[in-house]
Amino acid sequence: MLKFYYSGAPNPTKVALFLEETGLPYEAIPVDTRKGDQHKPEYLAINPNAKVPAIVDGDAVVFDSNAILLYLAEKTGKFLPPKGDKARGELLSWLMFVASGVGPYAGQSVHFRVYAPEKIEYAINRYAFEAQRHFGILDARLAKRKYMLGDTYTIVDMDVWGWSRLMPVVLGEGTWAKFANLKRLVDEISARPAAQRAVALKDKHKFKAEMDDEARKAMFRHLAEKVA
Ligand SMILES: N[C@@H](CCC(=O)N[C@@H](CS)C(=O)NCC(=O)O)C(=O)O
Repeated sequence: MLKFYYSGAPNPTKVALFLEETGLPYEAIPVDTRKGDQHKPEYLAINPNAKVPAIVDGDAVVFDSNAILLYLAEKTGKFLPPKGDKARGELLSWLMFVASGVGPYAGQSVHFRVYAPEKIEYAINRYAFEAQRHFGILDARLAKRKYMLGDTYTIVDMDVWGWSRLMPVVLGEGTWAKFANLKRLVDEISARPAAQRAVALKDKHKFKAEMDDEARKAMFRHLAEKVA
């Protein structure tokens, strides 16, 4: 059975959404990143980047949420346009846009707004600005389409949902008012039974909740090493 290495964070949750939407059988294996499970040798053999999610599907080992979504969509033939269809190119563009833009900027915005030990105004504004700019591009796209690629729900919508549903944490309370079209999509997906099961998956394991010294040591390793 497919093994799904996960936590309740946004990147694993979008993969959980795909698994729940398709009904693919899977074994959910918790990786408690606040306890440092991501740095254990047995997990590094699966994902050398020491992050969640990752999957092991028979001989195939796949890490990075965007790669996993594409791998599983191609494997099942579900939630992606047919090969050769012009929408397939659009799908790749938007997957990469989320992978290289939305995810990293949203993640750094949360880091500097919420977790950084010093509140550095320049960094907070830089990442919030870029996260907001990326969400704005998604919102403009959704002003003219029901889903990211048109009339059909695909892995790009699941990918977009992963981070966008955490908008208040990324940019602060009240920011949803700026992204009505994106909110429509997020609300619609969040109401799907598969999304509710994906979000509830984190409750099947008692993940560490505290961001204490142990968690900071595991997740913010730069605190112990001066590079620049
Ligand atoms: N590009 C990767 C990013 C993965 C990532 O940053 N995962 C976070 C959770 S959303 C994580 O594992 N954090 C733990 C850590 O940084 O130590 C993906 O999309 O899967």
